Amino acid sequence: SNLEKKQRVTEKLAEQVGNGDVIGVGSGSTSFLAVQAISEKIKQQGIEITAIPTSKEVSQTCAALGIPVTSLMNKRPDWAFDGADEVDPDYNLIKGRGGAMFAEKLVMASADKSYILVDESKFVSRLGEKFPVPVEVDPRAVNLVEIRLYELGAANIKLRSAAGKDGPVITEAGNFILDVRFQTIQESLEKELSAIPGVIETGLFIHYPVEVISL
Ligand code: DER
Repeated sequence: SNLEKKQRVTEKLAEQVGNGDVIGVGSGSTSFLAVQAISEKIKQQGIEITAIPTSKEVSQTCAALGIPVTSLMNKRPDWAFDGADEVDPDYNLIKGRGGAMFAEKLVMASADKSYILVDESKFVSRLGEKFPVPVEVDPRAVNLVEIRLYELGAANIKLRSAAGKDGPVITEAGNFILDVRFQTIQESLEKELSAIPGVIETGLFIHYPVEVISL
């Protein structure tokens, strides 16, 4: 249950929090539980932190919890936490089900370490088993990117459609998301995708400085 998950997050993550920490806060349901757990902990201990949020949603959550926020323009995170959609045996990740992977990767690349909070359903033997690879694309580049994706071995490409609005998802950076399935995902794929003109970011996190916390 969410309460049990929150309890486990509290036990395993909240002890990492130090007074004055600048913490990168991921998006998604697990990060939501984690920021609630951290908020309770810092209130109990009378310590203060500053968050660097990775989406409007988690900015709202920080505001509601009274956690001050800053941005990567002002501060570097001391550490970060986030969820993931898939974790492989080398701790490579697929993220982006929630569509926030552009900001999430900026934070993860800026932090010395990120705690990845996942339950057992997220572990895979190889990336791509359960989730497509989200690719954030400038709307002008969709046709070019699709051609290049098929050249890179894409098996299926789906423009992510919005819920609660007709038409495609528009990310916080104003872009579209293509959900791309590949037969196999080589380590080089993250860089190959990012090199396609018009690709803004992908949900492949290969060899990032992560510590996986199993919930
Ligand atoms: O969209 C994301 O990258 C989220 O972190 C996602 O990968 C995990 O979301 P969840 O904690 O709700 O499963």
